[in-house]
Amino acid sequence: METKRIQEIAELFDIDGKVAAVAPMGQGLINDTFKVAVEGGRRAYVLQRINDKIFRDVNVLQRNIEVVTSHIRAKLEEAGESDVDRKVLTPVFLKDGSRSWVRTDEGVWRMTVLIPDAVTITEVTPESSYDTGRAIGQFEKMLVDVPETLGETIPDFHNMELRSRQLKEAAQTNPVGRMADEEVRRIYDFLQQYDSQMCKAERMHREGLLPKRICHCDAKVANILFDRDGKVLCVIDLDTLMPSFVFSDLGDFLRTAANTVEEDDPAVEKVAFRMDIFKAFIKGYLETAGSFLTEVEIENIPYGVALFPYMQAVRFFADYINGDTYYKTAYPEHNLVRTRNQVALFKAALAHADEMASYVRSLISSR
Ligand code: GN1
Ligand code: MG
Repeated sequence: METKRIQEIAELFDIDGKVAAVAPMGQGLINDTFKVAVEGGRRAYVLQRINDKIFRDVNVLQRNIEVVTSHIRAKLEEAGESDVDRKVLTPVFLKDGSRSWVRTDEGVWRMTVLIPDAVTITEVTPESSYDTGRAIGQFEKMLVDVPETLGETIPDFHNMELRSRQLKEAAQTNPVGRMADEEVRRIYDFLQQYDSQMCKAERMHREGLLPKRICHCDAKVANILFDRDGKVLCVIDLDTLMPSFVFSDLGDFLRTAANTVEEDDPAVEKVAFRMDIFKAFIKGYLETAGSFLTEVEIENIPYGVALFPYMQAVRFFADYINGDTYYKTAYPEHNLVRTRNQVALFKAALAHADEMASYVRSLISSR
């Protein structure tokens, strides 16, 4: 898309002056993101084109974000926090004040204020993991009393039963013939073995044993902003904010942070699950979230940690079998490479489940 056109779109929003420059930013697999600089402006902005094939109801999407960011802002101010503008995202409305998004011929757009002096990291340390654990627990805690019910921006987004059905359908339909491959069939059979075990959260929910709470649902490392000293500022990318099980956030963070390599690293033999990162994160997480979590949620933390590499493997794999229609891919086998990686991580997480459980118990009994 032409830069000039992106500038025009940016200028529909209520920004501090004329656009000086736009440049692509971020690595998202779903939306397109641009940094917008303003002439002589105090601040810069983040403009995003939302993938509205995936986020079908933009009203719900933006409403969730408006409700949650203003709720968090109020909480931070009430608690006397300094630097609030860097600890929560600020949506920018259109110049006419009507909405926080706009539809043009090119797609659906929205904007937030760019948080200055902030970085994302790829390599997590036990210290930053502990800090992130506290921040994610605090994030969920601030949201326990949001006065309205949020919509599901992607219905049943982290519902394992649905993801499992989608994989089975893909395999049955086999639209691009990829099921003919022997390795693909082997991975499929492997995933099937854990199907029922991994769908446990949905069953517990139906039995009234497991609550849904407002979660971020994309709390991977790349979505956490840090300041220059390595302290967490806030969680970004709020598209998937919705009611879910708490496993969503701790699971997705550890899926990306405790893996020794990136989620699409082809060197599966290098995939390992880092217990030092798990321990640091869970310690921080329970310090803040421990006040509202139920016994059942706490007991099932090791399950939740294994669930996310499993679910991600199922999602990447279903997309591969379907001919790569959901995730952006850089080469034809990209989704298969991602699948192999997440399968390896799932196995590694399972192998540590007992150790995770005894560590969680040790934290709880020392409280
Ligand atoms: C997608 O594009 P991004 O970074 O927001 C996906 C997540 C996956 C992630 C895997 C809406 O996130 O659920 O975990 O890729 N988001 C959606 O990296 O499907
Ligand atoms: Mg996202």
